[in-house]
Amino acid sequence: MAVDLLLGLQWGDEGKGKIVDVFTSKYDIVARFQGGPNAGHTLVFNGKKHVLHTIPSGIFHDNTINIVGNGVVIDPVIFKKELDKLDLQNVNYQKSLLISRKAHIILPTHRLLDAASEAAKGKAKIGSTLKGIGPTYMDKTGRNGIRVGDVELADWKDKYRALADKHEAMIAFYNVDVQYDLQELENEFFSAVETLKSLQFIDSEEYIYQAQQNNKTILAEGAQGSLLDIDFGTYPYVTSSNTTAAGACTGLGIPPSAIGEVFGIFKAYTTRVGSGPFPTELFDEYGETMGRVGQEFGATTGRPRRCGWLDLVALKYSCRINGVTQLIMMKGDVLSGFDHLKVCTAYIYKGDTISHLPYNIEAENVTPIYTELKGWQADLTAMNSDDELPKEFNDYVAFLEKELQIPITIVSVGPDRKQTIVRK
Ligand code: 2SA
Ligand code: MG
Repeated sequence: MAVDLLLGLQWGDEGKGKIVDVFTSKYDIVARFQGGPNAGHTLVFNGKKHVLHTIPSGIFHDNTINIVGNGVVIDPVIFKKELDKLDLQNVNYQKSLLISRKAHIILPTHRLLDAASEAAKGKAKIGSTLKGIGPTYMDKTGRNGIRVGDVELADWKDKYRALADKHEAMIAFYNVDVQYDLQELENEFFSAVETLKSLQFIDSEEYIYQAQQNNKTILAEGAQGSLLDIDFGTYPYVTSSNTTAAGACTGLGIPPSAIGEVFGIFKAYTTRVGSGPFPTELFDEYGETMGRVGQEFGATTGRPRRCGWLDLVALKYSCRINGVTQLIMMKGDVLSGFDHLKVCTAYIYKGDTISHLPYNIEAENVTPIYTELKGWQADLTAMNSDDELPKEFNDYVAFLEKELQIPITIVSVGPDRKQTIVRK
């Protein structure tokens, strides 16, 4: 069976967690392939909100296997906290949560290095979630990292010590004020590693291969968004992994020929948390309303997210890079009551009108050109089918489909599992 992908097409927080949760009943396996606890995937069902960081969003379904793939970076301390929360919900994850031995481990000193690196950058800081993501991927590509499988080996603590000592020297080199008590951090870390060891470690590429041979259905769950991709995002204001379709191949060990549907998920407007260019960002009451009504706060850090109009230049770029086959539009309900809506269809760049993403999309270089559409007034949150949706909403969706040339098959009208409309 093919592996389907679900990817965020903007700067993250498109609502991937919700849709994976909605889709899960159709899949035997849900697998994360990149990122780590910088992600915040929010799921709402039975009147309760659940936020996952490293654990795949299929975990609340009894018959679903959840895999943390080799491309993911795991902080055992945060992972343990996620497990503690699942325990409170009586989720039985012992059999349903499997961890790749090849996934890399975030050490306490990786987090400290992240903080030191950001502090040293001053105004040019990336706006990292400070979870140690960048430094951990640096050690991975630098071939110094510690992997999950290492903690099963007798001498892993020697390797740990050498790496942590090196990190301490690097932190000192940054010469910024980062306070820490390593002993305390290590006690917490080593205890959390023991918890991690109580879970099942697997060779996930082999597991997934066998599952495919046995006709199991698999969904790969992306984290962050395409515009945060280390290669194709707004570098250097990006995360340190490939968030795009290719990342699913390297982060799970699946060949490109095994990929089936590519579900691309986007918000009816745009948000970004952290620093970096954002051509359609709003600083007026429209942006303020999006943030307030959409409750746009980082699910991991609580930071307010920047808000703006939908950017079709960026969205088209993401669709192409990922080979999106179906689109899912989230949070249309947040725009109810807007008298008009704007959609960016081109940029003015160095005096020319362009419809692709230029190398440098700093605000001073790029002026968005907007098409204005009518807003809708009705509250969408209790609607169940597209015949009930207001004409202006359906016109907005039709406009986007025409521009993007990809069908929008699902629209979400609220955070709950149930507030999901499959379009006819
Ligand atoms: P990092 O932590 O070093 O990977 O950060 C680098 C950039 O990537 C952005 N980033 C994110 N953007 C949106 N959502 C993310 N997850 C959380 C959420 C974020 C939060 O769901 O809200 O709670 O603040 C996420 N993770 C990383 C980050 O803002 C930097 O711009
Ligand atoms: Mg999020």
